[in-house]
Amino acid sequence: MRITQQQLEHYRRDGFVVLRDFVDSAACDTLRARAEELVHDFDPEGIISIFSTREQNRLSDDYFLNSGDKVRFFFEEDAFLPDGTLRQSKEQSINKIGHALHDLDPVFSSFSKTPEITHLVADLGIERPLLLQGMYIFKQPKIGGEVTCHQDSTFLYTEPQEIAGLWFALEDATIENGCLWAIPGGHTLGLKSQWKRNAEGGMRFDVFDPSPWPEEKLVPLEVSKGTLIILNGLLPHKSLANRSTRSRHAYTLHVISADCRYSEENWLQRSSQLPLRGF
Ligand SMILES: O=C(O)CCC(=O)C(=O)O
Repeated sequence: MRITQQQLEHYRRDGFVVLRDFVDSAACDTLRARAEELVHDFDPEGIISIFSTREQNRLSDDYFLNSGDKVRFFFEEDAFLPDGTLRQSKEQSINKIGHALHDLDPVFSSFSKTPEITHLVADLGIERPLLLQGMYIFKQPKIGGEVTCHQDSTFLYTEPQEIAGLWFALEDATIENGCLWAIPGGHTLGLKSQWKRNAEGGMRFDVFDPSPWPEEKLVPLEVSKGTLIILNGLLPHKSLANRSTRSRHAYTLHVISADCRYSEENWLQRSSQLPLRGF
């Protein structure tokens, strides 16, 4: 399936485009089954201890900041009881798996490198593409957390600011179970902030524009299983908490060009053992 000229025009105008039925249902199910297997094999003990020590903030920050070239598991914020134990099963507690699934896991790797995706990225005009981030998002029933309004370029900064987020719905996404929301045309508002590594090994926001997002302009992107939403890195988008009884699984892939300068101050860095690769 190739993107049409009209869809490309929508992408340029709105900062996002919705491509229904981009992925067939069986391929969605294959990814879901693989994520289930990864979670089944994941031993949460070591990670749970990170959230229950006095050093919780530093350790959980390191766990996240060093995950750019690994497959790591992150919990929903509401997953824990006050005593540090899980409120429900680990299968129902994981928020996401990231951030190098597309390179390190064979099932996610082959999904991420199909001719359809390769052609699509070429059609978007991304030359010498590099696959930066592959992430599985669960948006669990009842406890799936809100993702506040943001631009992906805040976290994955390049010069020029060109990054495409490919968001694959592996289940129907509705307002009830926490679909994406976006501000049509919001990619023209400029980058509001940049999340940078500081000298102490932590992170800080450099704020260029402190005004609040015009959230009244957000529109819900309710989509069916198999839909691909392409998001410009400068597009403000968010998702609400999932308080419904249905999960809302998605897989995301972020693509940059080797011709852009990738900031050394970005949180996501690759070790020399696993340099960024294309298709
Ligand atoms: O899937 C979601 O709920 C939000 C994902 C998102 O905003 C992102 O990955 O940038």
